[in-house]
Amino acid sequence: MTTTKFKSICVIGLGYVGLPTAAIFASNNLKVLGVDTNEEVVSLINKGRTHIIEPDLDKLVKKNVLAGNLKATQRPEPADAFIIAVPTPFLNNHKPDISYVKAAITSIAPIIKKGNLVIIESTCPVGTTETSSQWLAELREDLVFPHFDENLADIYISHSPERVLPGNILAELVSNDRVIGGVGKKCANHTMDLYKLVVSGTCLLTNARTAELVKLTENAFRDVNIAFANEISLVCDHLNIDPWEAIALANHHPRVNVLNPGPGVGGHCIAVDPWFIAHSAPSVSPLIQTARKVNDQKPNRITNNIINVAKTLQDPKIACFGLAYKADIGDFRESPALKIALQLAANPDFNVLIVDPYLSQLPSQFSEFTCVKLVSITEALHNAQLLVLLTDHAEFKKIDSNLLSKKIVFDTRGVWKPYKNGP
Ligand code: SAJ
Repeated sequence: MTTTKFKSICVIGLGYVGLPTAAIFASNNLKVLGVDTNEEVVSLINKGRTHIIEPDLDKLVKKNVLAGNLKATQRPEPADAFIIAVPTPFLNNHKPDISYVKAAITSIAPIIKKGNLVIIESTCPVGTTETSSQWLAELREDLVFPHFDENLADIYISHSPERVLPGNILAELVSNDRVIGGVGKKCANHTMDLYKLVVSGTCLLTNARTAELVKLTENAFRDVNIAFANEISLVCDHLNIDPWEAIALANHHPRVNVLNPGPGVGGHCIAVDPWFIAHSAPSVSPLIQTARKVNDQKPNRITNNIINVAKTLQDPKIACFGLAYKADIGDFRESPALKIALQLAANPDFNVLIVDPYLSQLPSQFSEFTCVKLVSITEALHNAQLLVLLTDHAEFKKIDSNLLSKKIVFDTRGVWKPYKNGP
């Protein structure tokens, strides 16, 4: 099989990873077709606009759509390479749901041809890339696939997990090192040839199963470390010690680096991916499973603490600062802040004021509650007796501490020190 020169690529799934990836390849003069099943997303992108809030992404998409390098559609078309960046959520009992990967593979099966490259970027349970090669083989008996014989294969297949940080996606897509796991060495090498067109970081080659576990390991590592910080904050709460001070002092040790406790773990990755390891190896992953539980329980503990204090107030008005899952982004997926605010809003005895500079209206989940309102920072500070800092947006860090001094403050992020009370 001869190496193809990449002129066109087809990116399946135009979400937080797929759209920036499509835009980066397009800005390096490849013809990029972005595919998404959502008609509104496709139409928005073809107008040079985006459905995702990510710094500079809107400008890059607009520029490449206008230049004719980036187009969106609902169905894949023939290309030199296919990049699959669709969601991989979990079902009940935390069982991984790879049906979107299967649907993407099925959609490209009729159009792939000899010499094509297929890359799965979606975070996957171990074995998904080899299984995808088998799915393709069942649908295209006229082609040879690498799980069968790498040397005879007509199609190259790899897993190269995305590792970008929301809020800094465009820079990290280019500068991060890239793990590339081929269904055989030739697949890995061919995949590196494509990424080298845009990636300045090192391309690290391995097999597909290892690459799948590497990605899961990274996010499970972070989850376990955040769970440790969250557990220490609960211990501090129990012993009436300031967790921020204790952790900051422990971090002066040359080999200790405790992360920051917070209201829990949000986002679509760290709260999900560790379960893929747990599902594949349940009997040997107790630490990973416990970390998930520690982080998942954190929002409920915080809500209970707030309710206990609020119940002592006359006509309680509670202001929640921040609904996003982390600082300085407008991403509310799996947000513990959102969960806490919803639990408070569900209590008919409370008036809940919400502040988030990344929101122009309250998320739809609040529509069933009447005593909840989206307000400005000034209005929240003026009207609420109880202030809850849930997301450490830059705007909240600037609030004058004199304005907080007459309030009851729950600071879950350690931003408004010394007004702690939070974790
Ligand atoms: N958090 C804490 N304390 C901390 C750090 C984070 O409570 O000290 C919380 C955040 O507030 C947030 C959650 O954890 O709710 C996750 O935030 P994050 O910044 O740790 O990670 P994500 O979900 O935005 O992105 C992660 C990254 N993975 C790692 O850092 C190992 C990113 O590189 C991955 O590409 C991304 O998951 C992904 O798509 O998998």
